[in-house]
Amino acid sequence: MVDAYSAVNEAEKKRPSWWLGAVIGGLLTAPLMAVLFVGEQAADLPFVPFDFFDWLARVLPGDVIRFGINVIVDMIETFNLGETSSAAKTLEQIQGILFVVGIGAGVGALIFMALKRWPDAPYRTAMLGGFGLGVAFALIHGAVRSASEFVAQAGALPSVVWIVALYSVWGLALAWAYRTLSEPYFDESANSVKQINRRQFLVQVSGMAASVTVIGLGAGTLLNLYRQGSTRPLETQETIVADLPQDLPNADAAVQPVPGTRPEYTPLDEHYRIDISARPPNINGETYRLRVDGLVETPLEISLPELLENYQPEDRFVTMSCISNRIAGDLISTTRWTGIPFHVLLDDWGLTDDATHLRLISADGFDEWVEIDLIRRDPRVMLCYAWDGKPLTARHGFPLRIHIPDLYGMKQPKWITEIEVTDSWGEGYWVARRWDAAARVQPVSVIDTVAVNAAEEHDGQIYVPVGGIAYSGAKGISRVQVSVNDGEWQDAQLRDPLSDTTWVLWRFMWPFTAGQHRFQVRCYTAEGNLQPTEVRGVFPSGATGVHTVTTQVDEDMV
Ligand SMILES: Nc1nc2c(c(=O)[nH]1)N[C@H]1C(S)=C(S)[C@@H](COP(=O)(O)O)O[C@H]1N2
Ligand SMILES: [Mo]
Repeated sequence: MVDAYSAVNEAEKKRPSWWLGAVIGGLLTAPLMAVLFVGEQAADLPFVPFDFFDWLARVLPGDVIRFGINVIVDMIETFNLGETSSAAKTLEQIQGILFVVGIGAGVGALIFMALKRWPDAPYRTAMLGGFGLGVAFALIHGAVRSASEFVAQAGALPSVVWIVALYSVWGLALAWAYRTLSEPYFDESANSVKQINRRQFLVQVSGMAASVTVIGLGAGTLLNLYRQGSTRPLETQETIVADLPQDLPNADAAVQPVPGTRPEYTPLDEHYRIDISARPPNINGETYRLRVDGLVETPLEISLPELLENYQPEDRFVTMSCISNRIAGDLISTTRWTGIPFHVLLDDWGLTDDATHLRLISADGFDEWVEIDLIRRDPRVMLCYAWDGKPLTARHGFPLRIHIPDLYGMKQPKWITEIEVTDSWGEGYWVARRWDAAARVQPVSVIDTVAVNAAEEHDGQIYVPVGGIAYSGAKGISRVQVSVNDGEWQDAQLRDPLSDTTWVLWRFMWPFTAGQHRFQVRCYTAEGNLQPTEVRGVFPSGATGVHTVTTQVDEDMV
């Protein structure tokens, strides 16, 4: 008996330490997130990791965010993780999840530390810890919600109850683990008191956590598939868009793209995508109303069918680029935009005489300002509802986004829910984070390919076609030139573009010689201005500089 007693004492000294708390806290967070995922898919309940990440993205200083994005893009380039914007989105989502697992581990460690000191009432202590964490996340969720009027989400009360309840259960599970780990048990065979085998216990807990996680992920994924099948875009929208001409306007262009040049018309699912949130807002087209308020005779609430039925649609091929696109990057794409000329809408909205600007407000809390004079000057500015002949997808701004020629993407909100007519200008989302207030597109040109496999022979000389794009927003491209090994700049051939607001594909027939070669490209705008050749990074006004490609080409490659 005396032996057993001292063994118990011994065991108590070996109470699980903070790092076990961290491991178990982290482990238990995985199934918790799987359950959150099921709740999100089944009942639009909040998914904590993404809400937390979105909150961080909004509250951290712009410079910190920029640094983070830079690191992500560097990683994607270094490890060749594929198309930048989708890889970045995936990495962001993983980051959100890791953050929340990390916080679970941290709080688990704190709770075990507390229990080591004050061993009484572990259930109450750990549950309070979990409850506190739940309340913190519920508050963050509330903050994200109020900053971004995401539609079709569960109400505030069920959301708070759900998060707090789940985290409380998480705390209880943690306390159970703590109890099990610290409780000595009597081993009949050895006739002595022993501590539970920690490794075995951790394996058990991992197994349980993994099972719940896998089941939750499976159920959530099924629910997600079921959901995607059941959302249907508005029918009116589909009919109007189906009337558009299908042929590309430059079908007869004489100059053909060099094989290996990026597609002139970007397949919709490959169009780059940049959002400030982990997932796009989920807007219901049936209940959606565009609010127009501020300096108007009467505030308006316009439904989608009203917009689609009362205005003649216009369509335009547009290349859009993110201001964060590096030289030769892939955050630039081309598709066909369909919508309503914005000046026509202004005429109908009854603006008062002192109105000078519109503030476009989006469902995700993003906003930008546009000068009314600009809309009146440029009839191409468009309130757009379709891309590639189909209603805008949730990712790309359903139901409404604006197109403003010659500006980077950051000035062109998606998911517009409100337009405030004002007599002053303000800093939009990225401008407030120190990016260029005007954000006019910088003329750039890019070498996509030195197509050794498409070499041609003329009069005994082998020519290797070199090709790529040149883009200057709406400033036009009058000339593209290539220089090889610092030789003279020579004109490339230009392919007729899809429109005056798309990129221009070019081709240059290079008289082949074997060896290592340095190719450079530059372009001129329609007005004859040379593209800025000074090397500048993306911040704050968009990247500039001559694109250079160095390749080794051998005799046997052509
Ligand atoms: N509401 C909203 N609009 C937005 C953004 C956003 O995060 N939220 N991102 C902007 C940026 S930075 C770019 S580059 C373009 C990208 O549009 P896309 O994702 O449809 O290609 O959308 C712009 N409009
Ligand atoms: Mo962007």
